[in-house]
Amino acid sequence: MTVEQLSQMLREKLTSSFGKSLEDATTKEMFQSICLTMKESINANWRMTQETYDENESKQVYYFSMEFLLGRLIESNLLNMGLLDLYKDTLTSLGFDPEEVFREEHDAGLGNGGLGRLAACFLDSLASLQLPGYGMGIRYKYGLFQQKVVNGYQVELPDNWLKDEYMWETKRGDKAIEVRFGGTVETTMENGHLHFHHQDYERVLAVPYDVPIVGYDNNTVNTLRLWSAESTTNSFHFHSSRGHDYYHYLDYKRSIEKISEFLYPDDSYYEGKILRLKQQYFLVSAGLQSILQRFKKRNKPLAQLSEHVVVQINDTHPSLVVPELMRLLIDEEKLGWDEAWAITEKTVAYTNHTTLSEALEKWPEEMIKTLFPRLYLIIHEINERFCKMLWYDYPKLREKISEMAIISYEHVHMSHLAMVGSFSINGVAKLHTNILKDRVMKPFYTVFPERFNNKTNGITHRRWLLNVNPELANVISEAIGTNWIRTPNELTKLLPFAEDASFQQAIAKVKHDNKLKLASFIKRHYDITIDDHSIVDVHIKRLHGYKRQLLNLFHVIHLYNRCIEDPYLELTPRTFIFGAKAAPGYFFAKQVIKLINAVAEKINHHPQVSKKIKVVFLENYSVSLAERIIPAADLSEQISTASKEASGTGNMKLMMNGALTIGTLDGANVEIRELVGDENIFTFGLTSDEVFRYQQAGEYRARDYYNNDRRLRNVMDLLVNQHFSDDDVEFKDIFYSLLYNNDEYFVLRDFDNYTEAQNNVQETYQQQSDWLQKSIINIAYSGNFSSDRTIQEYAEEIWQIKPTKIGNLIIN
Ligand code: 4GP
Repeated sequence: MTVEQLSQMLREKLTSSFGKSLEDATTKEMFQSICLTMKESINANWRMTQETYDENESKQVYYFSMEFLLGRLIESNLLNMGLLDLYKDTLTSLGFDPEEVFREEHDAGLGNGGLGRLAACFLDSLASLQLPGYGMGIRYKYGLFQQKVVNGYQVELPDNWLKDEYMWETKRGDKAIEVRFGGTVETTMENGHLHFHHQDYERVLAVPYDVPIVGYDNNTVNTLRLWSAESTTNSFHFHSSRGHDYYHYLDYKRSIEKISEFLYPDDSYYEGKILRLKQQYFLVSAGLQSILQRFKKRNKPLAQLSEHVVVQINDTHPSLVVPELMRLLIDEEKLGWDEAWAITEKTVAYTNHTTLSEALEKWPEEMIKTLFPRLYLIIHEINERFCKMLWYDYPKLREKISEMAIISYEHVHMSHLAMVGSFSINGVAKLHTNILKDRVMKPFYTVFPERFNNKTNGITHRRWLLNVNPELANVISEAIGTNWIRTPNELTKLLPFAEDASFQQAIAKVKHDNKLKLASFIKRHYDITIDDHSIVDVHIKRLHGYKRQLLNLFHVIHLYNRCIEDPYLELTPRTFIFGAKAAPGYFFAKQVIKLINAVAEKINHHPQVSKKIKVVFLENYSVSLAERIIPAADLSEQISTASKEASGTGNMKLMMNGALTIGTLDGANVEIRELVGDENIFTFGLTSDEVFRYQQAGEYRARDYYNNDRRLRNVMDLLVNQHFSDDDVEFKDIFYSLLYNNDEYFVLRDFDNYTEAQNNVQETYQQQSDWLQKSIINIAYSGNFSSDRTIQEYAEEIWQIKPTKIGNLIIN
């Protein structure tokens, strides 16, 4: 297609859809016209893909996740369709700014952080590798809150992302499914068999909205199915004798719609809220019922379900799939327990994303019993059988049974349910999987060693390199050709260029251009001028104690102190960039945000210090904001307390864009170091084993570090002597959490090592050629962290699914 042809198509679309001429069209109408035009070709392939899967009876993976953090789709869809440049050129020729038009799409923020974004990267890789994959999620009416910073404080606003039509979704009213809550179960004996009758339940209609997932340069279009809770007048009993029915109905309708109303804004944290549990079951029940309906069209015995379907659960949030699949097989399909269990155990697989104890879900038994009386009976039975098996087959574990039981201390332990009910249990980086096996899930590993496996996370290089940093992609392709796009491991072909002066200059130019763009964004939105030759030091992720934004900030304050002590101090200018949302109820995290902003205010207005250091807190960190920041980054902050970050994926995105990592030996940082070598990453601080040892021995004394390190004292005292705030109690909780609550995340312990590593960063940066060499080596090895590699491993080692070519009905 040519620019002229596409221009003509868009003109026609503007007229047919909005009755507008090009000259009158708003950017929003232009955006919508583009989507409508794209959807015509997407829809044809979408139908063909689904028909091919059915005709070939392909085995499919269903990725169940409470979160899909998609961000915008327009550019990545155009990129995958091979149309991005054409659309950009056409828009420009029509007098539109492509970036402005694309920004009309509201980010789909249906996730909190790593776990949700991983799910989105996985969908992209599944489609791009022509794998039959399906996402199952919830169509929250409100996504993750919008963050505003007011006076330095985080303020949360609702994310009304569906305010304008969501252009990518298609409502499938005909595929709606009934989900049942509450009620009672009556047990009867018929022909020597127990029967369970669920009655007096509340009906909720689950309506699917399907989003097409477009593969890269192939015809595959997979589906992300997002369920929305709706009510029908049929599901409500109107008693004409009562005049209040109408109001009761409206109350009822609201109570139903609440189920898919909003995403819980917690990351790696669990709160026992009844509505959240309802959301989980809503997703699980609707998803599984729709899978079984589709499977039945294949006319195969249910015993073969696991040859056609695999259900991957993204953390424990959807672990009710285990009892719900049992219920459907036993109560609806009339299978016996053993038969149903054999099928379930072969169909479900579980991924763990965190070992933080505050994130391990356990629901009060009473809640489960009241909301899902039939599921409760099933969970009870699974638990009985599991505990009996432990007693008879694992005498050495007898004293561990209460610790391993699914139901204990009046709670249902979701990770135990997930582990007992699935054939695969995986962690998301080597270190994390080892911690699961050796510590957190050790007794389960003894019982089910064959179920445990590792799948190190990845990110889609199409979005996170090709799309967000086309200039870098071009420089790479000019050096090594374009094969790396299909085979990202071929990025290692860059290694011979690491010392090549002209290649280094090309890389440096791209980075500098990207810094200029970021600088102009920051100037526009914050009126802060940053030095485009400064080291752009980036800490972007959710705000959490264990991620240690505070450690970073202590180093910033330390530099500030040094600049004040010595006005002639030679310092390579730095721009410290933070982007982070705190859970609305996480007081400590919100205080850290306020502190970052207070320090930024002080430093950015200091006549001398601001010449060397700038601190910028970018509000409303989101996928789209990450896309702006990452290409400009020099330094990637991955400084979690060792053992706490399961993997991290921001580390991979930043590395792929040429940033060097300063990090602890945690999560996937360990694997980054393994690849690039110790000299191409700045590691520091306690190792996970040392953290465990400290914790076991209980011998860490944070106060000693405060007492013995003058620099640290000088930093910390500024928090409580009104230096950064007129209000002298403002930051005292942070101060106390470190000194009196003994610094749970070892900030003080690692401060010295971190500062040293930061000095090392500064020295290395001054040797530009060394720095660029390291940067190139990092880019070269980043192909290993493409989610294509991760998904290939899942497909081959867990799911047993194969690529299916769309277009000519031939299976590879
Ligand atoms: C996150 C982990 O904290 C992060 O290390 C990992 O990279 C990511 O999952 C994907 O595996 N966990 C969560 C969560 O987002 O909500 O538990």
